[in-house]
Amino acid sequence: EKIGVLDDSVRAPLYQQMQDALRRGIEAGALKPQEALPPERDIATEFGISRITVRKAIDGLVADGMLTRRQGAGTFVGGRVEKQFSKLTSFSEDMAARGRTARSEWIAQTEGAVNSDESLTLGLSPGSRVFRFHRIRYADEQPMALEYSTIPGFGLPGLDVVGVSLYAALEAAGHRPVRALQRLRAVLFNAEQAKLLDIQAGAPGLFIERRGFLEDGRAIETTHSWYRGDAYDFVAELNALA
Ligand code: 16G
Repeated sequence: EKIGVLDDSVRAPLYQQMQDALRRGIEAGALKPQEALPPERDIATEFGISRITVRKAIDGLVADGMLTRRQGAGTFVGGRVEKQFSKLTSFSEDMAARGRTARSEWIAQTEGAVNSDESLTLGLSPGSRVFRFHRIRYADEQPMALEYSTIPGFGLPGLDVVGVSLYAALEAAGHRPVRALQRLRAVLFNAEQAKLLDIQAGAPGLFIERRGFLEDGRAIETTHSWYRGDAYDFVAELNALA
């Protein structure tokens, strides 16, 4: 009995009781992070209440960030990820800090000659070698982002040193960025991207470009990230002008 029972003798409206029961289930760990809720119609049948009531109960928990709806997949335990906009952290670290496990699925891993965009962005001479890492980033089983990173050849000993974390591999090579420039922009996912992220084409996303630098000023990373708009809140501390 993961969700608990509704009590006829209680005065609170049914949707409220349903919501409280779900909330208790989540807080007590009976419903685990990333676990899918049963379909609304099954919950309704089980508790002998209307689907509208179940939906209303779930809507409240989605608004509170305790549940997340994923297009076509259902409703899952766990909320949006809060990401510090001004901290130079990696995806793997962001996930670990939330008790979630980062995974990557490779789209491509290649080594080759720098193209003109990369050459300008990374400050590399034409003909220089670069490593390219294209991947789908997952938090546990949930696809969260697409990332396309280019690293100058001097940055890593080889293509195969990157396991889950690019920054861990850069750090091991003594080339983790210490400073970065970043630009964020709203986008809509195209059909191909949406398919990779298991969401609907046209869903909103955040496109983030990051250029990372070493202590000595050399650029070490250029990454284009497409983060799911329904999975992230970017937060920052703002200070009054001195
Ligand atoms: C983050 C960075 C990305 C970096 C990646 C490394 C943003 C917007 N982007 O996703 O630039 O390449 O982390 O993560 O934060 P990893 O070490 O887990 O591979």
